[in-house]
Amino acid sequence: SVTPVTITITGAGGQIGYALLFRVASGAMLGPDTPVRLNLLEIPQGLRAAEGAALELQDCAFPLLHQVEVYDDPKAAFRGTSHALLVGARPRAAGMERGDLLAANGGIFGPQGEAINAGAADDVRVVVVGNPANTNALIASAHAPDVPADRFTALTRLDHNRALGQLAPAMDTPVGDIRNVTIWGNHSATQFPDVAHATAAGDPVPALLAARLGGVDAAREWIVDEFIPRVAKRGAEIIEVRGSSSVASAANAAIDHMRDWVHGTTGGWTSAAVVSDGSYGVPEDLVSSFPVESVDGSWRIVQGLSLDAFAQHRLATSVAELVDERDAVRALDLI
Ligand code: NAX
Repeated sequence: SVTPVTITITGAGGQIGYALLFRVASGAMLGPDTPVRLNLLEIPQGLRAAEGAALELQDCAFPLLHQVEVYDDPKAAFRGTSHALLVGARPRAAGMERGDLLAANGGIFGPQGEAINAGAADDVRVVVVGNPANTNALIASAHAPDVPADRFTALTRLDHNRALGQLAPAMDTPVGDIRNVTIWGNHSATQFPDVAHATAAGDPVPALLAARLGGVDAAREWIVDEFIPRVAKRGAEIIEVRGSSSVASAANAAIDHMRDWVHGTTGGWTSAAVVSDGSYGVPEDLVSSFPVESVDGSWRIVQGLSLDAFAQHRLATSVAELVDERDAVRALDLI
């Protein structure tokens, strides 16, 4: 029989954790041939919720699920792990300054980075979901000097999927026919959802939009005034309509991200926040969202895309925010 793979999920007693666990245990992330052991990490006040989820996992009798353990010690939770989904984070409380938020999260992602460094498997892959996700990934990576920096990523796949979800009805095309959308920059309202290189069933999306909306200018207006803000502010829209933040869609995106990272992308690229190698002028070492393909188990930034003046400006705006966050955590000695 195949040796089970260890997966660590932090914040496992929270909402996204609850949406993630059952799909991961059913094989949606690593496929039907990979048995898994789940390590659930919580803080003391979340332990009962995680333990309850563990009982329910037992009651599902998933054939691929070999073991579930619940921990409040990061060192124990990350020991031997190959896949770490860092969901638990400190939310922004009313009246909290950004510096306080970054410091609180530094207190979480620093020690978790150290625990990954100390005990994770050699092939560990980390995706940070907890916000501010890009900078939390930077902090964790900085505390794991023995783990290659490219093993630390942050989730922008939800933004990517939200963009696909907006384009499909706008072009009256099945969502599965759309390729090569990009989310650039930070997982925040400054992100740049970019359709300049996207295609639907092989045809360029900008031209399809122009044909449907009555010209190039109308298409541009729709992209700038409707599509981009709708995607960038979708989290707030979900809260407004649902009365609670995105949960199942966030869990789904985290699963998509890990599955593609392990099994590869086919037929075009996706979006993920990865450590910059300087591509597209994004300063090295920032964790920024790029167009990426997963090849042989590694993310590769898609090279050579042309960015017009508008795109360059949008990317630069989001990167400036990432630089600010990095400088703030540097000043706090968190990296
Ligand atoms: P919940 O508050 O329901 O759950 C968070 C859980 O994390 C809690 O059970 C808490 O006890 C636990 N936790 C806190 N600190 C921890 C630590 N040091 N170690 C282990 N567990 C810890 O929030 P939920 O709705 O699940 O959202 C989790 C995070 O995802 C938030 O930071 C949220 O902002 C972020 N999101 C990120 C998204 C993305 O696309 N990157 C989208 C969805 C979501 O907003």
